[in-house]
Amino acid sequence: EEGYDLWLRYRPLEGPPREKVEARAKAIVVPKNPSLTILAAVAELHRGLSGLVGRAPVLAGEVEEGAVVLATPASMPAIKSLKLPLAGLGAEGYLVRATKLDGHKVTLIAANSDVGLLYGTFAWLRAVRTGANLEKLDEQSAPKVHLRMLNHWDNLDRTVERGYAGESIWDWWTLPEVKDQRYVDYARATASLGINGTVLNNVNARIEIVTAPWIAKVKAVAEVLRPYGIKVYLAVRWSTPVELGDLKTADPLDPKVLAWWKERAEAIYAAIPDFGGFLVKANSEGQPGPQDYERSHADGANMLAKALAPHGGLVLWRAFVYSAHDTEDRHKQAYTEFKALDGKFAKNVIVQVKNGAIDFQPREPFHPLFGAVPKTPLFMEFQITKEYLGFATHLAYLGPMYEEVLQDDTHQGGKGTTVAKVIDGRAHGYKITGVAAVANTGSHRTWCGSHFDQANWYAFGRMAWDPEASSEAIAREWIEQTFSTDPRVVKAILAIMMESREAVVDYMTPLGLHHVMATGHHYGPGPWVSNLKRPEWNPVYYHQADKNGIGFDRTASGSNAASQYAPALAKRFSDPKTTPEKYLLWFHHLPWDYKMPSGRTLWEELIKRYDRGVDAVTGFRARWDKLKDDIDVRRHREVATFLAIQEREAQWWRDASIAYFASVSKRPLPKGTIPPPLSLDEYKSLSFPYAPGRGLPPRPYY
Ligand code: BDP
Repeated sequence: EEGYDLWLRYRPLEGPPREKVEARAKAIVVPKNPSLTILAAVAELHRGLSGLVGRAPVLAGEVEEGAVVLATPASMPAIKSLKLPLAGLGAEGYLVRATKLDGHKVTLIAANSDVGLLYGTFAWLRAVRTGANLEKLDEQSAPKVHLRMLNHWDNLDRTVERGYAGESIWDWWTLPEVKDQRYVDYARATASLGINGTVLNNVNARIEIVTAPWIAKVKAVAEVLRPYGIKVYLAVRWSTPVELGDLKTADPLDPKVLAWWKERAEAIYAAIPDFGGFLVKANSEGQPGPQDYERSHADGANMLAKALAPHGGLVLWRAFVYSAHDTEDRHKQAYTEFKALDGKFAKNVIVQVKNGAIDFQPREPFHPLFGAVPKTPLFMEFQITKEYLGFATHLAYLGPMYEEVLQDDTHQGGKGTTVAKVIDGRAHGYKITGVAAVANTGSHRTWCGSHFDQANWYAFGRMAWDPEASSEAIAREWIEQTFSTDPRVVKAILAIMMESREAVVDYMTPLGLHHVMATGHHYGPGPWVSNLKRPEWNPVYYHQADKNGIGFDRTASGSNAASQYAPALAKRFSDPKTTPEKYLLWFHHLPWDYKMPSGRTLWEELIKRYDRGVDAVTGFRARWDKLKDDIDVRRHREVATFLAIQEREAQWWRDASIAYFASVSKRPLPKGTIPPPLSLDEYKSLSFPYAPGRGLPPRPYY
């Protein structure tokens, strides 16, 4: 098996489970004059059942025994008599119930809309494959947030920024004529999780994307995704009107600029009537923006919002900003800028905030903006692609990381205001709610660069639907659909997955360290790096290690970033004794001899964590090897090969980090520590000139 089928792998069932499914899938009943969305659901049932029981049921005109019935109250008024709780399901929720209709035993998939029926169909197929009791099935679910989105960082030349799964799945060259089957399979996978929006291109956007030839290409992709309930969005570059040569300025308050974007919006909506809107990275990492004209983020976002409003479009304005001129702790900059703008954004603007204040690290405390701007709807931005967690080669299941952030208590407006409650609108009554994540897809046969990275796409989608879902439950159902339903195998794989992210934290960034990765590609250790142009690009800026101690002081004696959190948290983070150990060096600069709760010194504890991380990966390898007879040869081998790489590199992380910190702390290694086998200079000299994820290297002109 090569992994292409993702979690929609419909391998044959045998024995009683097969008979049970057969008895429940004798026919399919769908609304008359079915929409493309209903046809997509039927196609999925055919595909699924052909795989699972070797037979695709016929479409029946009437309800009959053993049928799967897809119905909305409009398509089948008879279901009204069942008094189904449809009102609570909204426009996208579904209900799947084993019941009787006209005296026949059926599986009823009911919803208020066709897309709800599609989601219900995927839910039923999931229930079948995870061994649910089909005779007693009674499941209902509705998404807790409105917009559940993937953000592709895919370039128009098909390279993918921070992509580790090969070329972009969007083959712009052959679009719009060629609608690759992969787009359909992408839509199926995405819709199976309830994701309903996708930004097709990189936030570091090119100007071409809003020109006619590209709009035609985007339209073609939108046509494939539409039946699956997925709206298309585009990332746009602030300076587009100037760079295309149409205007001399991109000043958001200049009426010509608004007029220009209005005209662009009209062209886009003429081609794609349900176009979602623009995602904007402005005045961030060298991208142009309204501040180039001394206007605020709100001025910029509101101008674009005005252009999109007549068409119902949204502006997703990113809060990932840190300015080239500002010497303030990078942690603080987004909060400072956006807090001041609370209430100043137009109704169709959403501010999209990364989960943490720095940048998709293996662990960060939640971003202090969550809970702090009640008048500005915030979207969560996670990263599925593992830019800072060992790319696709290291196994790190991100579900627990998403859950950790979503369940964190912001303490804004009192105890219990979790990030999830901010995001789903319960905290401040946001009118539009959403969760987005940077995708990890590419043309690799596994889609994601590795088998286990598929689980991160899966977990994101499921948690976007329900930000309070359990990452463990999600991992379990993913395993059951991909590797095995044998409880022993599920248990073994689940344990590895649930421990995996913590292992990465241990060998890369223990105790709250962050941004200590090598330059540019962010793969491998680089805690010594100090030569980059801007201070906040250098690992030494983040760990501040010297002979006296280590860590970033974000208390009042330092940058005071801790004060951006609600008072209860600010207080907790201001004292190393009350700061959770996992964030210790995030908030504090402490002497190497600082006594840890374990009784060890900080120096000893740090080394302990690096060792623990390496040991964990060694353990994963051994445990995975034991599953050899339980998993098909190819996938088993491919995972094993990556685990071997991961073990070697965890060791490298540990050795290089210890070699470096020993050199600055000037401390001997604690007794019993195995010394790094190479010298610090040797670790420094290791590099990857062609690491993936940064686009093609500039080419010479011939
Ligand atoms: C950083 C990435 C960079 C992205 C940037 C962003 O290193 O490639 O462009 O985030 O989110 O993590 O805009």
